[in-house]
Amino acid sequence: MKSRHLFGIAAFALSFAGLSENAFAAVVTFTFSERLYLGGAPTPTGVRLHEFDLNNDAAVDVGFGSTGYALTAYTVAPNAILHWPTGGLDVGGDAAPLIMGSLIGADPSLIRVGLIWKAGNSHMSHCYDVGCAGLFTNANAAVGLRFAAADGIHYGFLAYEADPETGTGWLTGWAYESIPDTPIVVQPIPEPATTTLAGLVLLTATARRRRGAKRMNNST
Ligand SMILES: [Ca+2]
Repeated sequence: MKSRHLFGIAAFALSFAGLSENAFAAVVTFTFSERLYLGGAPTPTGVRLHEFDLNNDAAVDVGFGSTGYALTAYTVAPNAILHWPTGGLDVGGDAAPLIMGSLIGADPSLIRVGLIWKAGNSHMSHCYDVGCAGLFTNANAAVGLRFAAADGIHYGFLAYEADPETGTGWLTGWAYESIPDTPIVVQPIPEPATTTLAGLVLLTATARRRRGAKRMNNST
């Protein structure tokens, strides 16, 4: 059965030393309250699909298909997944597992020479009786994604955790840059509860500093 996940989003601003003011200005993140299993046996009518609308504009941006022992990510052009070709350019291969700190933008060679953006199916992993294969096998890594919205092309990533038992795995959340044509860096996606707690701690610390400053001013 096809499932579609609409959601609330949380935005936070990031700044990085040495980069222009507009870069990485508005990263939008989403985290599942409980990570979502992308595996599972195929449905009676075909591959089990999970489709996601990252920016909540009622247009699916990326999907995953499971046969129970294999996992594939897919998009429709102009959306595309960062892909490591193993059979020549754009004729086959795997989605590229991205580590923390990877810069996702228009030029895939900034991550690794040879990577390409590819629409359609990107193989992630599969397991047979003799063993497992695929770049996302046992990989806790990000899937690099570009997707189209009304205001232009956006770059983002999906956070994936592998299930070593089946060759598939879980999606824990995603992030994307809300400013079109702006790169994004793969980074930990904050838990919603953690974000709220961090915000409260920050507010508390700010309030304490203000009270402290007021006390200092009163004492001088
Ligand atoms: Ca969308």
